[in-house]
Amino acid sequence: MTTITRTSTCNLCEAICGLRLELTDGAVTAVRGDPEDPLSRGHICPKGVAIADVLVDPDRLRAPVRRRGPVEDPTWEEIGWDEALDLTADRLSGIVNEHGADAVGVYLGNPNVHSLGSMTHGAALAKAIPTRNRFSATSVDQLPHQLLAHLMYGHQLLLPIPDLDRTELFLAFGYNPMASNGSLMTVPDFPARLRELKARGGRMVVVDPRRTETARVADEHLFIRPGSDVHVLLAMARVLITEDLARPAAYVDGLDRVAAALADRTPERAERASGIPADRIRALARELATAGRAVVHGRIGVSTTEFGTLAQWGVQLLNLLTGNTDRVGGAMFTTPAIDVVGRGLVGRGHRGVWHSRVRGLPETSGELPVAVLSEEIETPGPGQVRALLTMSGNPVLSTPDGARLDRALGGLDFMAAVDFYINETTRHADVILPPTSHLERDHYDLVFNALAVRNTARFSPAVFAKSADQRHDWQIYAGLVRRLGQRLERRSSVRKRLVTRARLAVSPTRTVALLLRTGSSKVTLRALRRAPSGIDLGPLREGRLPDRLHTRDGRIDAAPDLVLDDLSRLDAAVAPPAGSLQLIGRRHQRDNNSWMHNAERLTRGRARHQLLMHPQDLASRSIADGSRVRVASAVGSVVVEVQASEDMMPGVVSLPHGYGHGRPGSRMHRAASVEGVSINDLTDTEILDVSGNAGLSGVVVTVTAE
Ligand SMILES: Nc1nc2c(c(=O)[nH]1)N[C@H]1C(S)=C(S)[C@@H](COP(=O)(O)OP(=O)(O)OC[C@H]3O[C@@H](n4cnc5c(=O)[nH]c(N)nc54)[C@H](O)[C@@H]3O)O[C@H]1N2
Ligand SMILES: Nc1nc2c(c(=O)[nH]1)N[C@H]1C(S)=C(S)[C@@H](COP(=O)(O)OP(=O)(O)OC[C@H]3O[C@@H](n4cnc5c(=O)[nH]c(N)nc54)[C@H](O)[C@@H]3O)O[C@H]1N2
Ligand code: SF4
Ligand SMILES: [Mo]
Repeated sequence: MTTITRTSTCNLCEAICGLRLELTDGAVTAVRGDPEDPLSRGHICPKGVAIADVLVDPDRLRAPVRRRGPVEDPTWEEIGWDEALDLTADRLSGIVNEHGADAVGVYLGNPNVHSLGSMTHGAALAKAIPTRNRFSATSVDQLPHQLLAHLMYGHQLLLPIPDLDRTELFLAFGYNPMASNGSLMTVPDFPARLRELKARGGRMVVVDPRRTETARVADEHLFIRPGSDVHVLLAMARVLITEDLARPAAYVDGLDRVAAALADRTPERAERASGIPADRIRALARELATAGRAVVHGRIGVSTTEFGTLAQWGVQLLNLLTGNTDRVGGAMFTTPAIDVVGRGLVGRGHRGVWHSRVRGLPETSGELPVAVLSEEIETPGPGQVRALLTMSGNPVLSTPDGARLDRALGGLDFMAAVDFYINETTRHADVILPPTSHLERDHYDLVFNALAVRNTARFSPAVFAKSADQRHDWQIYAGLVRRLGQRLERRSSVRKRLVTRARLAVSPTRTVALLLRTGSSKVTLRALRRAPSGIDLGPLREGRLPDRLHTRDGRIDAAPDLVLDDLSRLDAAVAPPAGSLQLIGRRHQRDNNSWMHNAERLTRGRARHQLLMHPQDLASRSIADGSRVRVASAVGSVVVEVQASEDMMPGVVSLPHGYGHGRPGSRMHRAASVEGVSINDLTDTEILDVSGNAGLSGVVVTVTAE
């Protein structure tokens, strides 16, 4: 027996923890956190330990498959790569040539941002099909953040990151990092970092309709009615202004318009909407202004609401008005070794360049809200989506009214998926093209290094070499782009095509080497290879503004028109009827969106799929704890077990996100602990934020005994 140790990266979630793998005779025998990693400092979570389970999972696809027979009862036939790529390119180009590019829809799921190859080569594939029907998980996640960053800071990815390691007051809305390991702040080892915050005399306050794992370890928890954060955040900003506590930087414009817009948004009004006492709202705002180092962060529970952009605007305002933006302990801008923003590797963003065909909703930075995907497939006429290409992801479980999308997918002429599982979405595909998985590919994180609480860089070479009959995702994309180029009747010049081909032939790792060499960080790929645990580039740096801004005038507009205009929609919104129930989602530490439920080590133990409901709400409906209930919304209903929980705010119920593997033909396992239903069979494609983000949180439901 020979045992060796290898250093790697877990890129299953935004925390990008460093790993130490123990390999015995070529098999992974232990997975631990890497104590020498300057960012993750030895942290690992149960999913990181399970990363090797994906490799050996018999359900993981290793070769392309073609579906024969119906979706519910299919035969999946293994085919060769050339045949699979030819077939996919033939069918997609045939549909484009006959019906136009908009007839092909493209959906990019969350795992794309976790794959280097997708980051370097995915855009070329998306571009090869010049369709307006481009969708991604962004519009069920962080679209408000990107829209605001575009409008206020001039670039969609110029996102201020809480300086958690140095702050004295951390105010978190709709954020549960004890389960999620952080989001839009790459923060591995959140538990230890929170302990350090407390040890230096700091405080964390959590605002959430559920007493979450994070609320339990915070210094204070405030229950809030789902969807009402916008009122609290704006009222807090108003307190700063009316009590003369605002100290914004000199390069912030539009403050008079902000003051006017907030004039009647009093804490009393916020109390009526949210349930948080007006005095508490005032005190929090004052504390924020006087704490010295303080920062506000809002995530999924705030982003995925009907007024997600207005609420996230409130977050930005609080950090700007207290002077905590770009300041140590506040909301800071990172200095990554590869600066995707500064070097223009990702565009600044745009809005409304085109609109969706059926509902006329504007695109944001090249994509339409995924909430319109079903109607674009269902509605006949020129531009109807007839074929779909998904690149990782599972929109049947992860986007609003998934049941409707599930039906719509059944009506497509053709569907292809780049994925290594047959999930609730890819089961509809005619062809599935499975790339190598995490430990089989090189990794450098272009995205999350740029969103991290500390500047570091790390390159992890593949732990396992891929076999000759496997393909990396970027090779699949390159193969498809080349074939589509040959088949599409387009005007693009031969020269342009040759350039694209040459660029696609460059591997992601060589691209990283080039970007490092030509960047200003002095970090090289060779240096990273010699330091497999990563190189520390130090804490976040203050004073980066206004130079770092990408706005045309080099200043911040605190009052973008698009945002102010949405206030009238907020004022016209009707509160949920008294006595009604609102549904929110939740994440468990051992879940990873809609997948990894095949891993035994993540699914053994106590069931966690239940609808959580306050005992009072159960009693008033004469429903017994543990019984089966029907949960119904305006769009659908599901039947699931209910569990009494004092951690829920009365009037609010919760289902986990990413469950509901019961659909026939799916090969995502259904261990008893994660059996259950999809929360998105209840969410509504009509409830949308102004950004186009889905309003997933706070949907009004009824719960009745079955
Ligand atoms: N274990 C695990 N980790 C993950 C993931 C996973 O699936 N599992 N997914 C990853 C992904 S893709 C992302 S984007 C991040 C997300 O990371 P987080 O934003 O931390 O996501 P959640 O854990 O869903 O936390 C959202 C919280 O918002 C609360 N909430 C719901 N509605 C409202 C509301 O109206 N107002 C307020 N104030 N709170 C509300 C919920 O109760 C919940 O506690 O996690 C990442 N990490
Ligand atoms: N109600 C409700 N809905 C939500 C959320 C919520 O909190 N509540 N959260 C939203 C959020 S934040 C997100 S990010 C979305 C996620 O939604 P999606 O991105 O649509 O779904 P995932 O579950 O992340 O995608 C899982 C699929 O990706 C595949 N995959 C994993 N890694 C790779 C890879 O490296 N390459 C390829 N090609 N495929 C891979 C897996 O095999 C699996 O089939 O869900 C959103 N939906
Ligand atoms: S926290 Fe995220 S990155 Fe770290 S081990 Fe867990 S899943 Fe992997
Ligand atoms: Mo996400």
